[in-house]
Amino acid sequence: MAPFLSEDTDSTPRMPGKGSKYVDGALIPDVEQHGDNPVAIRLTDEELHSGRTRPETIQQCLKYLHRDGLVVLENAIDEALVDKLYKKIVEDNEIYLSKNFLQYNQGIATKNVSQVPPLTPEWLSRDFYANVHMMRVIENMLGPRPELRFINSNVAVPGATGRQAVHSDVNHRFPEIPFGIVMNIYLQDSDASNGVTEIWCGTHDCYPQEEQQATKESGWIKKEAIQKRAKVKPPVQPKLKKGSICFRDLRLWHAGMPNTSDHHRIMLAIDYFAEWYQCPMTVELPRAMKKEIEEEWNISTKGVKWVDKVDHLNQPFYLNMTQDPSMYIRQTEKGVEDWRARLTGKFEFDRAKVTDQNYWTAE
Ligand SMILES: O=C(O)CCC(=O)C(=O)O
Ligand SMILES: [Fe+2]
Repeated sequence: MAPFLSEDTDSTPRMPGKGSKYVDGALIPDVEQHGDNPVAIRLTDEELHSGRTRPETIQQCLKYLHRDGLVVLENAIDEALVDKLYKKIVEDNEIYLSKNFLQYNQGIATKNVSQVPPLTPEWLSRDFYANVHMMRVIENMLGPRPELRFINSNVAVPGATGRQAVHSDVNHRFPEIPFGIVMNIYLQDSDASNGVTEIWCGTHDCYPQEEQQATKESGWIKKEAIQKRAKVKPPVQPKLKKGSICFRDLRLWHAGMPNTSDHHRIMLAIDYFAEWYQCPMTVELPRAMKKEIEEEWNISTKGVKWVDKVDHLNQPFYLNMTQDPSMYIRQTEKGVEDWRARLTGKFEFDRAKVTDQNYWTAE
């Protein structure tokens, strides 16, 4: 019978690989962890170049992704590709900032925009969007045939003064098990100085959804919950290497932070959903890539809408991570179209005002 998951099932008995040992019948990998920071796992060059992820690497990624709601995988993408895409997105950003549907995520002070990366065949590289090592983790986390349904990037424009509220990207009644993962791929070395994301490890399942949310309209977290959780595990702004893939459970608390450097900070945001979840969101990809993606990428394209050309800089933000097709959100020139706007006919712009009630303050 063909293997259920991806290609390389190696049944040869073996000694534990370098950096792992057997303890009481378990294979325990050594990992480096610094304080409350998320765990970063570095692929060996052998893994990178052969495209074969060691089972121990997959086990580590799954362990920490389940435990912390976030894990970092380093050395999974060729650096030259990362640099080329960074340059292109910076060039595009100048054009994108002039669009009249543009909105900053959580107010202008954050200078954080969602900008679709170029998706012509030239730019639609599997190394980013269906990276073989990334997919081994995703298919083991979400089950067979994970569905690609969202491709975007977060550009933190230099010189921001404001931060985002601590939030979860999902604010509907979501399942209490992993159902969707966003892969944030950082296109430059990142730390607090250029606005690396604030991360709250372990918050993907620390409170019931309705207890943690400040309001029904957004995933912003209640101040009381923020202060309480920080006593268990405080937030961190990790140091991330260029090309790192951060797997983030969509339920995890996090926040975009000010980029006080003089360079754009860019992270791709690629969302995969479990097949059983039946997410109704779709992502546009060029028809010219249909054959290659369907035959070679080893992913489900149920959530892909094939189009002649993806007009990536003229795509107003669109999102629906719920299970209900009628719950989508779309940016328009009149404001945000959400379920409430559709009901009342009143469109409003995201005039979010982040105050110290929306993030952790030392007591
Ligand atoms: O850009 C970032 O670091 C995070 C942005 C974010 O979380 C959002 O806009 O929802
Ligand atoms: Fe977010």
